[in-house]
Amino acid sequence: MLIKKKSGLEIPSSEITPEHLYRSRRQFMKGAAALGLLAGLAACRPGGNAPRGRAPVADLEAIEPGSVGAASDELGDELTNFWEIITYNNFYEFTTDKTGVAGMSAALQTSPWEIEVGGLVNNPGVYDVDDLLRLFDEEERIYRLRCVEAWSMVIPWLGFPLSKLLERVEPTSAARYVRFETLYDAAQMPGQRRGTYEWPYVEGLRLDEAMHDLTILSTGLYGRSLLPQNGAPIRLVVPWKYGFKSIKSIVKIELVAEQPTSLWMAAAPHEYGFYANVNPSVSHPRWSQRSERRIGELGRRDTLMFNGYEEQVAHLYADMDLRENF
Ligand SMILES: Nc1nc2c(c(=O)[nH]1)N[C@H]1C(S)=C(S)[C@@H](COP(=O)(O)O)O[C@H]1N2
Ligand SMILES: [Mo]
Repeated sequence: MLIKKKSGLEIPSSEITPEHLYRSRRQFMKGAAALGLLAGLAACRPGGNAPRGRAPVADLEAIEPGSVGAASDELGDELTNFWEIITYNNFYEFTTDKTGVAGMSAALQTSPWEIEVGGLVNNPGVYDVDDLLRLFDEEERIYRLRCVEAWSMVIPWLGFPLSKLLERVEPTSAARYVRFETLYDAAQMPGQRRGTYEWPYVEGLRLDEAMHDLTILSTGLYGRSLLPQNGAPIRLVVPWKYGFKSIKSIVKIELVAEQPTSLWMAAAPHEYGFYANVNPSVSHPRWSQRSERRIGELGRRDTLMFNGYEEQVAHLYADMDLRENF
C-alpha cells in the first residue's frame, strides 16, 4: 500500500488535479446521464416527505476532488474516479439503492459529531471529530476496497491509524475485541425505520486487527472531507476485509472481552462471519468470490487473497481455519 504523510503544502486542487481525473469525470457524467443514473438526484426536492434529501446534481457537480499523491496503488491499479466513489455506495441506513445514497444522505448533520470511546479502557473519553484531527495527523492511504458483492474500487483515503486512538485510551488486559457503532437516528436515516435489519449498524475487529497499521479511521478521500454517502464525518477502513466491515458514520467505539455480533452476522449468520477476510477460495453461499468487477473497468479481474495485503496480514490468521472462520 501507499502510505504518504500529508505534505502540509496546500495548493488549490484545481491547479494540481491530474487531467485524467477531469476527463474521467466528464466521461462518467456523460455515461451516467445516458443511463439515467443521476435522474434521481436531479429530480430530488428538499425536505418534506420527498423520498430523497437535497443534493441536486448541480451541487455534486461543483465538487472537485482535492489533491492526491499518486494516480495508482502499489500494484499499479489506477484510482477509481471520484465521481464513482461518491455516487455508487452501500449505506443501508438510507437506501439499498446504491445510486440513491448520495442524494438521500446529503442532509445528514455531520458537525458537530462526537464519538464515545470506552469499555475496557483506562482512559475513556468523548471526542469530537475536530479534536481527533487536532490530535492525529491525517495521512493519505490508497487502498483497494472489495465489496462482498464482488465489485471493487481503489480509493485514496485520508485518515489516521485506529491504533493511535486506541493507544490513547489504553485498553485494559481484559480487552480482546473492538466494537463499533454507527449513528442511530431514524429521523435522519430513513432506512432505519424499516425493520429489515437490527439497527444500529454494528461491526467488530479483534484487538490485534484493530491495532494493525493498515486499519484506519478515515475522515476524507481524494484530498477533501468525507461526504455523507462515504460515511462522514468518520468511518473505519480495513482494506483486507470485505467492504461491509468498514463501518460508516461512527458514534461509538467500545473495547470488549467477547466477540461482537455485527449487523450482518445477526442478519445472515451462514453468509457473513465475524472475520470477513477477502478470500477468493471461500465462496459466498450464493456466489463465487474468485473474481470481481473493478468499477470503471470492462470485464473482471481475479480477486486476491486478503485483497492483495497478504504479506502484511496473513500472520494474524496463521493458526486459523479460514473456511470455518469466514
Ligand atoms: N453504517 C454502515 N456502514 C457501511 C455500510 C452500511 O450500509 N452502513 N455498508 C458497507 C458496505 S457493504 C460497503 S461495500 C462499504 C461501502 O463504502 P463506500 O460507499 O464508501 O464505497 O461501506 C460499508 N459500511
Ligand atoms: Mo459491501
